[in-house]
Amino acid sequence: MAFRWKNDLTHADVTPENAWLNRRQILAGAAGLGIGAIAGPVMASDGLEPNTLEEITSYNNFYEFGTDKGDPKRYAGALTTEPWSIEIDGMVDRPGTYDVTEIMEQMTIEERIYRFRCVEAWSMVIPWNGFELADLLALAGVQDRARYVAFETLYRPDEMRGQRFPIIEWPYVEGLRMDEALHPLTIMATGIYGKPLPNQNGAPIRVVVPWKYGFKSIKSVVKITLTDDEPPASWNRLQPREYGFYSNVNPNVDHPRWSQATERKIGGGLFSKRIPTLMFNGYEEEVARLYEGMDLTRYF
Ligand SMILES: Nc1nc2c(c(=O)[nH]1)N[C@H]1C(S)=C(S)[C@@H](COP(=O)(O)O)O[C@H]1N2
Ligand SMILES: [Mo]
Repeated sequence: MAFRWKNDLTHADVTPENAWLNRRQILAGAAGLGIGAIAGPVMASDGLEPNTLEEITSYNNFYEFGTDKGDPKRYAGALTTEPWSIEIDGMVDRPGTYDVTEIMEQMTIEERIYRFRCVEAWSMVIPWNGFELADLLALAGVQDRARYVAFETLYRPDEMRGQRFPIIEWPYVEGLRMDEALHPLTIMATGIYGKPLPNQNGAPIRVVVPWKYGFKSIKSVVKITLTDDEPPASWNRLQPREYGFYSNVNPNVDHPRWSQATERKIGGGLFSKRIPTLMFNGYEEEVARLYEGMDLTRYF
């Protein structure tokens, strides 16, 4: 497959997003974020056009703020994201509380233009800024016996009004197998279009795993635990027959209540039409080896 994930294309080549037309503005924005540099490979989405910032920030799933697609934009402004720290514990050499500003000072922030596919069969193309999860885990020093990484979202019902209702068991939790967590495509996102991550997208820091359904990309992370047991995952715990632990994007394995063969890309208005869903969301060349020999209908 000719899917290209390392090249010189930035989304400034493929989108008119104003803030990004001027290279100096990009660097100024980086300074404003306390980021040392923007460097490294850009992962473009092979001709797919990134969604606008307006689309990416107006149509969201973030049940901590409500279940309507517009609720996160409407209510996530109430969330205080500074200061913010991530507790890293479990099977690591240096467990502790890591301040996000200090983490970011040690990381190289890259731009990654990724496809994003929700299990509900809609999709976007999002130009994230962030760093590889592997680099964060290296700060804490992963021990050999660790086999999984567990993640937890903030629990703060005062500011997250959705948490006052028992929609899911709070806090939202997710998990990855170690090789998935260490894969270079897996990032901690801290921005979109060079701006700090908007609250409705999981500020100040969230996971992005582009070959899995969107719910694996847990938002507003406050805790990371290295473990030797498969960790609980919120949607899997709620409805294991419908949402597997792996939840790799797979057009050949339908959700019990709908087809996963196609998706509706957000935007495009009247002329938007369904497009085929790609195996591993288009990242097959990069990730298929992780699942060699696994029955993907059983481990869905
Ligand atoms: N904490 C938390 N993380 C979450 C969710 C959520 O409700 N709470 N929703 C998930 C789902 S279903 C999707 S599709 C994506 C949506 O990300 P976006 O709003 O940035 O597009 O976030 C995922 N991460
Ligand atoms: Mo989703």
